[in-house]
Amino acid sequence: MPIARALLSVSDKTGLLDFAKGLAELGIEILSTGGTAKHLKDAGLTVIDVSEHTGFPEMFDGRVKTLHPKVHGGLLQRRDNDEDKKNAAKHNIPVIDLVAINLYPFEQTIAKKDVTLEEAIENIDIGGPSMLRSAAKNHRWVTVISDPADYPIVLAELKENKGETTLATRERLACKVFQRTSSYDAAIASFLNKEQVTQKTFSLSLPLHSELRYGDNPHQKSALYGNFSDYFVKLHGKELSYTNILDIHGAAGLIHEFRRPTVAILKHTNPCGIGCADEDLREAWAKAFETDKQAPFGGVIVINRSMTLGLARIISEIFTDIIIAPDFDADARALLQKKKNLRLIQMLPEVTKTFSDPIIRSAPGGVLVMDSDPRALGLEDLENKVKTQRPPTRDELEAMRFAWRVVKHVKSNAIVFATHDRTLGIGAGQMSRVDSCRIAIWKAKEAGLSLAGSVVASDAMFPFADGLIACAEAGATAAIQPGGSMRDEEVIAAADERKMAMVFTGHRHFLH
Ligand code: 93A
Repeated sequence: MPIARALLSVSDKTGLLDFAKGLAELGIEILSTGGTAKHLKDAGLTVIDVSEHTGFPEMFDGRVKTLHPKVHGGLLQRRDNDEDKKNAAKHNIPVIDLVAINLYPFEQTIAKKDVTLEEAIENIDIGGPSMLRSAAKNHRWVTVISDPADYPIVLAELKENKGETTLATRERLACKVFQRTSSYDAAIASFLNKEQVTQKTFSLSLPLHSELRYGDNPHQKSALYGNFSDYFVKLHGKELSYTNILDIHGAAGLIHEFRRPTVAILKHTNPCGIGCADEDLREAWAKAFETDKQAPFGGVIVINRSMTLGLARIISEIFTDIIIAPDFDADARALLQKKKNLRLIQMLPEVTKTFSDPIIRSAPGGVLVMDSDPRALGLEDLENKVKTQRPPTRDELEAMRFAWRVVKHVKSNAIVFATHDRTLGIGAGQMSRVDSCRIAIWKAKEAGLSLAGSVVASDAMFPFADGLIACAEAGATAAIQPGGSMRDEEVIAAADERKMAMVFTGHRHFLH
């Protein structure tokens, strides 16, 4: 049956007029709520107010507008059921064949800085989700649009199809509704629960963003959920993979630690090298790349300035999987886009908002949830956290700050040798801390770098003196670590014997 009656009720009026005009041209009767009706009437369209249709005024400041049997009966009655038809005739409930609804902007409201609880609560839409759900439940007959992007698609279909939509379209739209209403409710629940990190029951409902080619390995299916594209825009290259997204996540957190022009190279979410410069990104690149020239093959490069042609030329010499930057100069982009297999990702400033999102992992029978770890902790007042006889020099203090920010982003057990603006050797992901020290030292040697006068950072305490001694013998003159080991005294004595300076941050930065 061609669509005869539509109900439009939208907060976001994007695309509404064109859509309503298209419906009117097809001879479809339009019902609408207060603000939406006014918008359409002002543009010269003929619209019936829902209050006229139901015989009830909008009440309680609009809290009750469409919550009426004449609306929900119009949406829910079955068109092939004699009892339903009899009931509808008896109570004078005509069918509503199409609804277009978008909800009170709850998510945008709570994103405002000084939002009050009252304001948030007034923006919890009740009538909108109810109609969406009624229509979606009855999608066998009813067309339900919750996203303005679907207006032109539905209009085109109606025009081609004698005023009807196909069941396949109605199914797709209904599915979209339940994704939308569940993410809307999840946003409300998490807002009301925001004081607590953990809730009695954990629920998460996110719209499917995209299916990914595969997970860690080709035999593992995988998909991405949520609003990734609000934070990262793919400018060029193949679809992103599961591991690409893990890398992008790690890279964004790491690069945001640094203010100066900085380049970081990552592999499997671990930094291979990081360098800072006063001005020229090429200088930062040279420092990052010198740390490890082998591992960056097929890796991820992230910078915190717009990509320049100068740097693009150098990078294009090596095989890279992804480059992430806040922007790309036009000539740099043109050059890099010649590489088919390279992905260029623009990182939007809003990404910093995601750094406080909780961290979620699967666990047997459920999920693990924890607070994020967004800042390198314990760096204030380092001068007063010295544990050794010799205090650190100013250079060493600066290098400690740099190394601590890096080590936080290296998988545990993590060891980083650095100066104030570059890494020299990184040891990641070992089961024993002394092995991470040995690897970092060996990597620096392989790279032809001297560790004499360097600073070493350890993401967690040195449980024994052996790791620290290995670092001192390799040339480190200062160390930054959380402290808190049973053998702290031994570790401090080993540092003193070697005239090292050491500070305890009092904070650990494990990363698993
Ligand atoms: O306050 S509500 O929860 N109560 C309702 O009965 C109701 N009906 C539609 N919100 C309700 N709506 C929402 O109003 C829609 O979801 C839409 O977002 C908005 C449109 O209102 P207006 O047309 O007055 O701008």
